[in-house]
Parts: sequence; C-alpha cells; structure tokens
Amino acid sequence: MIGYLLYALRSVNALFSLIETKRFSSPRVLVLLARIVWTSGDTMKKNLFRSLAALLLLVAVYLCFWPVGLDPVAWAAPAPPAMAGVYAPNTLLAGAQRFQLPDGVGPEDVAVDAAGRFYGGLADGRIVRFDADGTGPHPFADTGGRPLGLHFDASGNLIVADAMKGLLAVDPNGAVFVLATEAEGVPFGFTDDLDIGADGTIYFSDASAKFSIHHYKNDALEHRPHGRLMAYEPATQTVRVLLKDLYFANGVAVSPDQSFVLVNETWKYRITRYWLSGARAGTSEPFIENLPGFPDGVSCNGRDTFWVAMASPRNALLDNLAPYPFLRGIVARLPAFLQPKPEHYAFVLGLDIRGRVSHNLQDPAATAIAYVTSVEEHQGTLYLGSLIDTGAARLAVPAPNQTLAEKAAAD
Ligand SMILES: [Ca+2]
Repeated sequence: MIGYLLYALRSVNALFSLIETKRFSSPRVLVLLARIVWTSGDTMKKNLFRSLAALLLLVAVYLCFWPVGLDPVAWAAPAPPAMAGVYAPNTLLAGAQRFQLPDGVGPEDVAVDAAGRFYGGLADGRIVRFDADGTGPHPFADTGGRPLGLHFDASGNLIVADAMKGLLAVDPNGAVFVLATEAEGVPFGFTDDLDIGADGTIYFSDASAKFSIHHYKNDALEHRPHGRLMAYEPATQTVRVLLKDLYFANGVAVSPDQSFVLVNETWKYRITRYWLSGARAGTSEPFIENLPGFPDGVSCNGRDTFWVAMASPRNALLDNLAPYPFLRGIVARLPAFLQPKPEHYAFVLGLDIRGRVSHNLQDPAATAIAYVTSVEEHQGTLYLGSLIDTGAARLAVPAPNQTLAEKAAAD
C-alpha cells in the first residue's frame, strides 16, 4: 500500500516536472479533461470522476507532505514603505543604452577594466567582454560554473564569485584559478558577490550554504539564515568568516575610507554594515532597513555613493506568507510557474555614506533591463547587470535627486 502511495506521489512529482519542462498551461490540461468527460458514457463518467477525486487527493497529499528539504520558519515581514517620497516611481532608467547578447543570458554583474572594456558573466559559465564603445561581445573566459560577482584586482586579474565554483581569479589571458571553496570546514553553496579593499583583501559573500543557485527560491521560502560574509587574504591564501547567519548574503561593497564593508541581506530587505576598523571593529549593525525591494548587488563609487541594485520591488504575497511556514512549504512544492515571481521592474537606489537615499532610479517599461542585479559606476557612467536579461546596459550617472539631497541634508 505504502509502495503504491509512494509510486503515485512520485507520479505527481513527475507530472509537475513535466508541466514545468514542457510548459503545459493548466487551462489546456483542464480543457482536455473537460472534453474527455463530456464525450464519455455514464459509467465512464463515474470512473473518471473517481479517478479525478483520487488524483486531487494525491495532489493535496503531495503538496502537504512531499519531502523537498525545506524547513520554513515563521517571521514577521515589516510593512513595505510606500512607493512615494524618496521611493516615488519614475522613469530615470529609461534612457539606459542596451548591449544585447547574441546568445546566452544573465550578465549578473558587470566589471569595467582600465581600458573601459566591460565584462559580464553568463548563465552558461562564459565571461564575455564588450569594448569601451559597446561593440562585442568577445569571449574572455569560461568558469564552467555560474559567474556572478566580478571585480578587477590591482594586478588586472578579474576576481569572480562563481555560484557553483567558489571564489575564482581569471588572469588577463582568461585562465581560471580557484582561490577558495570553503571556510571553517563549510563549503560555499552559492558564492555571490565581492569587493576588494585598498589593501588587496577580497571581501565576498556566500548567499546560502544550503541552497544552490538553482533553488534560490527555496532559500527565500524557508527564510533561515544560511549566508556568510568572508574575507580572503591573497598573501596567505586564507579565508576569514566575518559574519554568519545572514539572510541570503548578496551584494558586497567596501566604504571609501575602508572603515566598513556592506553586505546585502536580500530576504530581510536590508543592508548590514560590518565595521573593519575603529571602536566598533568586528561588530555589525543595519545600514538601511525595510527597503522597498529585494537588494541584490551593491557597489561603492569610491567617493560618496553606494549603488544598490534592487532585483525587483517587494512581493505582497511573499510578505503575507511570512507568518505561515506550512503554506510556504506548499508553495515550494508547486510547479515554478505557479510560484511567486520577481516583478519585471528596473529599480536602482543610490545611498550616501550614512545610508540615506540620494538617488532613486526606476523604469517600469517591459523593455527595461530587469531584474537589475548589479550597478557599477565607472568614470561618470553607471553599468547595469541582470541575472536573467539578454543584455547589459549603461547610462550617464544622474544628478542626485534634489529633493532627496535636501532631505538628507536636513536630517
Ligand atoms: Ca548578486
């Protein structure tokens, strides 16, 4: 009996996978079932209804109990801030110039070299390079994994946070070297972003030691802290753990005076500051909280501004499910097309050195680059990367929003 039940549940699992992979739409399946019922005789109808009832029961059991390796926990999502005032909707990103990839997707982060050429790591493991005038892309390297965060070191090596391969270095010829794959005996599960201090220390994040990039939604649905912020010392080739128990440790940026490093905690809608020097060295605190979206990448322009890539605005359904871990477990078992999705909405914030909003750049258009997962400033230009888009984009750095700057000055 248990064997039959397991077989039936496995069939439901296979059916859901089929629905996902073949992109069957549920309306088409329902129309097909209705046609079969309509054209069948009375006995046949009775049998069909019985079968349908059994199938529905199986689906219910599957959604409630099928093991998916998730242990969701209840939490209280703060009420999102209104999309008004410092977060008022606008189209300031609409003028961004796009750089289309002929094949491949997802230049999650963008790095610019000394010659003004810009690089993006793609979903298939390649890192490609555009010339300064935007022509290209040209092949540069292939990590064989999923390159996310990119940053050049002082010697011209491209340091890469690769979600599948760990912390890597790529020399100017495109040769790939592994720097680190674990810390304190815990392997990296989802190396995500990095920044490099003036002394050469590489600060980087592991978004989740439990869920890989292919299952990042499960990390959000479980809502337990599996992320770490770490430091790699090139001289000793060692890794130090600076912060653990982070809620999806994502973007990393060092402050202009090297006194602190920021790490984005995507599922908490906040940016955490870790002090590197001074009286508070070794401690952490919120830098900005209750953001109006999911903070992904963060970078510093080296002077006065942190650029925050908001992958998408907040999701009301996900916030409403926060107190209900059992329901989130059910959501995790649904086929992907039925799960909550990030909204296609280009959204970037600029923060001053004290964490106050200085820039608010948005574009709701369907043609906008989205989700924006990184923003890098280089010589008066902002470069935008995206986890899923078929290209990257750039635009001139907009002037700080006057109202925002005045508000910040008045604070
Ligand atoms: Ca990221």
